[in-house]
Amino acid sequence: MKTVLLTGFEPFDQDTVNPSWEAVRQLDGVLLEADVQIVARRLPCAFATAGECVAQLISELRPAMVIATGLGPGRSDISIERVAININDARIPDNLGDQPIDTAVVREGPAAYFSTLPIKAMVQAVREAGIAASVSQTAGTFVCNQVFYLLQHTLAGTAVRSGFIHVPYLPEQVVDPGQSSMALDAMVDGLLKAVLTAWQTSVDVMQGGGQVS
Ligand code: PCA
Repeated sequence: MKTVLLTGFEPFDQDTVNPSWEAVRQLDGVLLEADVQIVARRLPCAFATAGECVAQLISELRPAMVIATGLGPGRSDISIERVAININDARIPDNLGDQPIDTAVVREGPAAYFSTLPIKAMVQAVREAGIAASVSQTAGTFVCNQVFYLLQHTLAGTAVRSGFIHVPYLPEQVVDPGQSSMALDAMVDGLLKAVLTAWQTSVDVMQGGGQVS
């Protein structure tokens, strides 16, 4: 049996739930093919421990693909991340009280890593399922970007493809009616579509989707 590792995060800041974990936990054990299974795991929202936790999961589970997910406060769709950058710059403290400002994720590491997933094909597949999705050009500079960077750094040069997806708030988390959110069922369906497409697509589709500044 091959494993596709899917991670979500524990709650952070003032929240009591994190939609990324609420969604991916529902996909734990799902078969993408007869011999390919999703394994879902939760990561701590802390600079000091999240990366270690991912490294441990990779050595323990030997996954064939890894997709990490997190909450992107204010996001309105399933955001397939293109790039992880070598910067930690935290606006708020993490769950251990750390707030790194302008530090490197990996000292002497490259400025950035691209996702090795077929990001355009994933966006297309999620949209075809009637769920909002887009390519995102920044995963921020908090714990999600750090995990994404470390993931790409660890798996660079291997056959194991990896990437990151941000999801919106759940409807029950938003108080301001103008704030974006997505129902859990749609999030779960969208993530499953994205993961399945990532697994099945080796060459990305050519499709416009960038942004003008
Ligand atoms: N979102 C945060 C960290 C954990 C999470 O779910 C982020 O975007 O960095």
